[in-house]
Amino acid sequence: LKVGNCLRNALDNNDLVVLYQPKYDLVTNDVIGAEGLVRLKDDTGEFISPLNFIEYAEESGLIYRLGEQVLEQSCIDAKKWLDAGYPKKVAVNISAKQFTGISLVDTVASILEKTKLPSRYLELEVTESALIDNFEQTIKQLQAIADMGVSLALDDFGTGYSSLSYLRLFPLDVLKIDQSFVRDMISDSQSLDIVTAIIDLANSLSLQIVAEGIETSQQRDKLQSLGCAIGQGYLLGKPMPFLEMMDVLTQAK
Ligand code: G
Ligand code: G
Ligand code: MN
Ligand code: NA
Repeated sequence: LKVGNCLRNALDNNDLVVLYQPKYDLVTNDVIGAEGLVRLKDDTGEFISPLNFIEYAEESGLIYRLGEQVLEQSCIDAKKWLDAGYPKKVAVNISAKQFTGISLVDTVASILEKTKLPSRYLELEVTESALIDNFEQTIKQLQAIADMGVSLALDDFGTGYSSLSYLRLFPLDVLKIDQSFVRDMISDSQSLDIVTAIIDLANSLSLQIVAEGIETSQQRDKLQSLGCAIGQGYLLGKPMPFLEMMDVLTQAK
């Protein structure tokens, strides 16, 4: 498989690219952190989307090496932001598969130690499927990771199948409203109702709320008026290389 060879090569040469998409405080417009999003270069140097290789990585077991390299690169880069005077959180996406097999807890601990990034500047984004598969095992690992001081976000919230009662059982800090609801919230009243309900739910559970996929100022303004504190999306900033992210931080000050 072409993408498989490409991924193996990138892993062997530590050649994966991590782009950063800034997250903004919707009231003050401050950058509060960034999400790391992996890219694979093809043989002409063009980026391949993770939509085309994460599933392969999960099925082949390469997801452990991929996850480790992305986590390490993200922590190295967040440490550079910190050392430059920008104490910002970096968020890293974690596949459900990473809660099985090789210990995610050990990986996170050793990368934090190696990169000297204080744990409060790291956030892991997990999806509902990670919480539902291997419930007991996952909850133990999330608790151990939370105990280190790393924060935990539930990604794509509203699209999965987790029951609301599950939410209380996990040591979560953040709910990320799935971008499909944000996309439709201006034109479709049901999507708006769902967004409103998720924000209220987050507030009543004392969880931070992040809206993703904000593409228009109408969406941003509406989210802000509903009490959504944090936003992410093409309107505010696209995923960008480390140096551009550094520029965003520099200009924001
Ligand atoms: O920009 P975007 O194409 O990066 O992301 C597409 C999908 O790939 C999203 O669901 C995103 O969460 C996922 N993704 C991006 N980077 C990573 C990563 O480092 N690890 C995992 N497991 N998923 C990622
Ligand atoms: O699954 P997760 O939420 O981690 O994936 C985020 C995905 O959304 C990435 O593919 C990222 O590039 C993409 N993304 C980020 N902002 C926007 C946006 O404003 N619009 C759209 N369509 N996609 C976005
Ligand atoms: Mn994410
Ligand atoms: Na998402």
